Amino acid sequence: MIIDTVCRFCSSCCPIEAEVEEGRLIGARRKSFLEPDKRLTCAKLAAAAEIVYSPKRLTTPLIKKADGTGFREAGWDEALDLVVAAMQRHRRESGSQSIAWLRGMAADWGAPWDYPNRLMHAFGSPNTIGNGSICFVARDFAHSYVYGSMAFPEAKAAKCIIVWGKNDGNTALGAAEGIHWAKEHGATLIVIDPVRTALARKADIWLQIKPGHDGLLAMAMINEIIGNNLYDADFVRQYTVGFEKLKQVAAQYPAEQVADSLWLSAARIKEIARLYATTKPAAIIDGNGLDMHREVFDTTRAIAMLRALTGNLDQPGGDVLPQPIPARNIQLKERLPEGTVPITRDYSLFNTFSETWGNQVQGCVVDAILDEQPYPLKMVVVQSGNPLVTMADSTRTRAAFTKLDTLVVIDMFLTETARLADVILPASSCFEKTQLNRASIRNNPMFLQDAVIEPVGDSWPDWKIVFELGRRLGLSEDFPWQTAEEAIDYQLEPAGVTVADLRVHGKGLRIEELRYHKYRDQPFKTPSGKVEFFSKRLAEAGFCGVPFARGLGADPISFADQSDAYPVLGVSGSRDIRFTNSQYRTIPALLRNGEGCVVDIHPEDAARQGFVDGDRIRIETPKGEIEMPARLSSTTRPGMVRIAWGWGEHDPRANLNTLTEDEVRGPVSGTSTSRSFMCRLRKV
Ligand SMILES: Nc1nc2c(c(=O)[nH]1)N[C@H]1C(S)=C(S)[C@@H](COP(=O)(O)OP(=O)(O)OC[C@H]3O[C@@H](n4cnc5c(=O)[nH]c(N)nc54)[C@H](O)[C@@H]3O)O[C@H]1N2
Ligand SMILES: Nc1nc2c(c(=O)[nH]1)N[C@H]1C(S)=C(S)[C@@H](COP(=O)(O)OP(=O)(O)OC[C@H]3O[C@@H](n4cnc5c(=O)[nH]c(N)nc54)[C@H](O)[C@@H]3O)O[C@H]1N2
Ligand code: SF4
Ligand SMILES: [Mo]
Repeated sequence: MIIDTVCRFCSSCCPIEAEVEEGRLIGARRKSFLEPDKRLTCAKLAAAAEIVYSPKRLTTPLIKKADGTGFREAGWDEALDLVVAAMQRHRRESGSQSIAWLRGMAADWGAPWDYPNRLMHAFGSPNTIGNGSICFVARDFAHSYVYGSMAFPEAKAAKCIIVWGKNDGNTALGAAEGIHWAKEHGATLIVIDPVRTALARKADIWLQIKPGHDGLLAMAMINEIIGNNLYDADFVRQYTVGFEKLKQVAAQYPAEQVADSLWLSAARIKEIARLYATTKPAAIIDGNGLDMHREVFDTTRAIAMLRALTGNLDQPGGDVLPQPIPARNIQLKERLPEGTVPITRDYSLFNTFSETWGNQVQGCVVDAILDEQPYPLKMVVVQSGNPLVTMADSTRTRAAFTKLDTLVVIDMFLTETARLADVILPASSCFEKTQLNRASIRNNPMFLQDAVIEPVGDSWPDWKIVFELGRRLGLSEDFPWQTAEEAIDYQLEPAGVTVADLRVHGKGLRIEELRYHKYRDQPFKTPSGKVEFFSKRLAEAGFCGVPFARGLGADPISFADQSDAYPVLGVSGSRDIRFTNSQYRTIPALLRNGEGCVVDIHPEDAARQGFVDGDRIRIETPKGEIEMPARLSSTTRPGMVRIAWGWGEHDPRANLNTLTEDEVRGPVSGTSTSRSFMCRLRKV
């Protein structure tokens, strides 16, 4: 039997067809606009059955033994009652806000984000915290401050594509197919990436930019485009505010002046500015290479402004504004007692920029546990995340999670984080649960992530865990639903769509015709109703109204002030299609004996330091040290190494975030630099 669903093994949310026989998942295939033989294949999806039926899956709740010697199996009643008792005790002793719910990216940002928010708000805690400050939510925040919501590049129809800090061939196959298709049909491809990726090799122009310096490139491009009258004057006049202010600030960044600090030539900067502004339509695909830097907010605001300046916003083949589904906001934020402040209170604009994103600066969890600022956290529930591996400064993160009174982890596997837990609740995989997917409510068309098999072992879908906790906490009225379908139907009522409708429309359900140029009859969702090159809201809050109006500030690369002792620039490396962040290293077909857990070193550097391929290399920063085999590779450049990402779960000595810091955060989005840092290397 073939069943339509959405894959959530990574955040790309590919619509897929799952093949099920006698209740068992046999295989799965991505859907695509391309003919089956032309489609990109995903190693994780190909291993779907191995993942789902892995002997390493958690199949029953686990409770830490009293003597601390590991875990014992328990039933759901006992485990949930224990969690509820802990929540009630901490509320009595330290207040509801002393309990936080920390969300990783895995279970999706749709319903699995809304339900815990609802639970925590009804319980009285404002502290449902996501990891959006280092993932794409800080970028969504930037887009939203410029033109009201995050735009979607329509690469397939573009004539010029800038891929800026994104590597879709490894991370988002549907998007990669669109880029390849456009390129084959004549589009000019520009890739901005410090690393020579497979896509960079394919590009017409590759800019090997210095990590963390993309904001200055965007400002120099803006300056070039305005200075040469290459902007869309009609669009700017009718639909934007702050053009003169932007022009003045951009004039501080002429290509000639910034080029050296970006490792680029002024001629190249001018060339791509001109190409982008004069080839219509043009799309910019921005990615996580920009996110994990503390300047991400201003950087991606400047990039967003390029889209508007050139009139590529909401154009076919440009960057299109979404047509969100009118879903009910079920988060119950209004139930929080007046005056409740979240632990992320220093980032109030970020906390409130959207109606549903809420709190996304996860480093605040660690601060609140260790420094008890702005107040102490006593208990954390970690759902679908592995902070001990994925959060910056793993040593400090571990200290925090060890100090907690109560740690509950909801996961499919016994992760590094789960090992520290008092209670572990086994979650069902994406193939075992019906779920409302964020991608489906942010924009038409909608796809249902549908359960195709029963939960494996005694695992429960995340929704069931949250609803059951709610009922046991005395919140039955807020959690009246016995099935995922009931809850989703309630949430989708304003859209007039039900789960049953979505099941009929396995190829996607559009509830509104695709429309471009929506700004012609509806204002942008900004305070002025226009594209904001200058943001009064930001200026009034003491931030730069125009990006980089006060310069770049401190060096964007961590430990740059200690480069005498740490002379090599390290970049957090490629996301392999076989894995998602710290996941799937327990699956032998994907692990392939650890292939890919390497530090890429330029042959010139290797020769200078006497390293050969396969040498075990110790990489150190002021925060700590890790070890990995060397791979000599000209994908990087001399003086820069690329370090494999996500291996801390497989081998704690290969945990990249042992090297990163979370001390200096972007002032607006709280983003720490997990991407690039100064380090030093030696042979073990
Ligand atoms: N296979 C797989 N797929 C995934 C994931 C995974 O771990 N594995 N993770 C999922 C998640 S959570 C996310 S957020 C996405 C992320 O997916 P992407 O947005 O594609 O992010 P990355 O592949 O991490 O990095 C993109 C590129 O940015 C480059 N880069 C690094 N620093 C800089 C810089 O300073 N400037 C510029 N211009 N480029 C830079 C890197 O070299 C890399 O080629 O992927 C999702 N999909
Ligand atoms: N240095 C550095 N740090 C980074 C990054 C980087 O590139 N470099 N990437 C950053 C980014 S963009 C992100 S998004 C974060 C990711 O940070 P995390 O979200 O912590 O990352 P994952 O390793 O994907 O952890 C997801 C966990 O959820 C579990 N899981 C999977 N599916 C489900 C489910 O349906 N339900 C439940 N309950 N659990 C499930 C998995 O087993 C896994 O343990 O890491 C960030 N940290
Ligand atoms: S890229 Fe692969 S793992 Fe990610 S959603 Fe698509 S099929 Fe699933
Ligand atoms: Mo992410």
